[in-house]
Amino acid sequence: MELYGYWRSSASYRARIALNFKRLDYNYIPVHLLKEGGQQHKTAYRQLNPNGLVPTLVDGPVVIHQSLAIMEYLEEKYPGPALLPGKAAKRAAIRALALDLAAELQPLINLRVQQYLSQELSVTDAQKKAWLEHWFKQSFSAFEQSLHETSGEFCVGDEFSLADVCLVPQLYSAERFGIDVSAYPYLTRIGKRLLELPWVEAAHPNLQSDAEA
Ligand SMILES: N[C@@H](CCC(=O)N[C@@H](CS)C(=O)NCC(=O)O)C(=O)O
Repeated sequence: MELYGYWRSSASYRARIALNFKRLDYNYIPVHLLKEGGQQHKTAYRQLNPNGLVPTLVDGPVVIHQSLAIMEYLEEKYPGPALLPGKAAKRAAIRALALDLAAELQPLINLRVQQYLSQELSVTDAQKKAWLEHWFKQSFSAFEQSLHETSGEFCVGDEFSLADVCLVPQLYSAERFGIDVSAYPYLTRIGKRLLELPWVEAAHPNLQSDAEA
């Protein structure tokens, strides 16, 4: 399998965690999001991923974009260990939390959105910071509230799941953008615990072949 990704892309980070968790070997192919006007926009890459976003997973003839679709594919093809453990209700809770971060928060803070704000709408750096703080606060407050109901050692109960896969990169982004997360004790406790897991540790942006100082 080949994973096209970028070291500090949160969606690529998710795919790496899932592949490591399932102990699957893969070749990592870096796509630099800033060099050459963004390698994600090159024609050859867009044939794999028409959105011009990372990650993309290639498994023989199968090409998959969207990190959640990649992870559901891996889950179906390699069911154990499970990213979606438990019965229907628990699995729905896991998917809901994963989507809270992957579908509601991440698209608002993505590179192309930030580029549009500054390059097309002339938004200042201070206004951009306010934008990021606003959406992180809204998302993390709701996530924290959900965790009061769902969490144990991890986001949903005591088993690692897709919800945890999505939380790790979002906390990494928060740190990168200087977002204060001290108001979210459940979220930060679980986030700290997740970083101790070997399959999470190995997926860290700084350990990837394309990591920059
Ligand atoms: N929903 C997509 C999001 C993919 C995405 O937004 N990737 C970002 C990096 S985290 C990207 O490629 N950004 C490039 C750009 O904005 O030009 C997924 O989960 O795969």
